[in-house]
Amino acid sequence: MIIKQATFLTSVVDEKNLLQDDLPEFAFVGRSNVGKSSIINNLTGKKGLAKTSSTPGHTKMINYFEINQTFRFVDLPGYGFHRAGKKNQNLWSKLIQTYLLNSKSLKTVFMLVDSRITPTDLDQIMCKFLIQTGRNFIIIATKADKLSKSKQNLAKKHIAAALGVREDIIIFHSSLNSQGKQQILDYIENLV
Ligand SMILES: Nc1nc2c(ncn2[C@@H]2O[C@H](COP(=O)(O)OP(=O)(O)O)[C@@H](O)[C@H]2O)c(=O)[nH]1
Ligand SMILES: [Mg+2]
Repeated sequence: MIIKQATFLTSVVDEKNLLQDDLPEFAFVGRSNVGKSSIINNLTGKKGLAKTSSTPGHTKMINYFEINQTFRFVDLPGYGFHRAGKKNQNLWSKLIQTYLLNSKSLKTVFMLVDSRITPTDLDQIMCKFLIQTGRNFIIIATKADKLSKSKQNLAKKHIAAALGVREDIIIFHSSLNSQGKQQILDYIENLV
């Protein structure tokens, strides 16, 4: 599949405003700074489409993007970020939960984990939550350009073991060298 059109639609902070029509959606979820905005820019080929940041924790809203007039990418708020002194704040946004439980047109959740780091407790909780919801999901191991192919093979085993998932649902991706991009686009094409 080739992405010919990708436009920012809207940002939502209140669950009342979640989009409700039946355009298929693909959501990106993961810790702050794992690379959610970057992968959206890489897949669409539009560098500034989703705002990227080297300072974690800024996205508290859901950003919707329309793709090829046929489906949407949904950039969910990052989890796991807490400011100094507010340790338990914002570990898990209610908005993420509401979206994942209620969205009618959600086809697949792309759960992003950093390929260099063993999944964190919160990653494990998120993955369990996804399994409980019965949602279709794929694990994307991000920033794959930082690992050699042999290190990626090793990391795949660690990620699968830590999350309790099969290795064949893990795709390595790099927003720098586009590793994994075609595989993800082909996957999406099969579902829309
Ligand atoms: N080397 C490398 N860095 C990346 C990659 N994807 C994202 N980053 C960097 O990681 C940081 C966070 O990325 P961002 O997309 O804003 O993460 P988000 O908070 O999950 O949306 C930025 O400094 C990006 O440049 C990647 O594939 N490779
Ligand atoms: Mg972001």
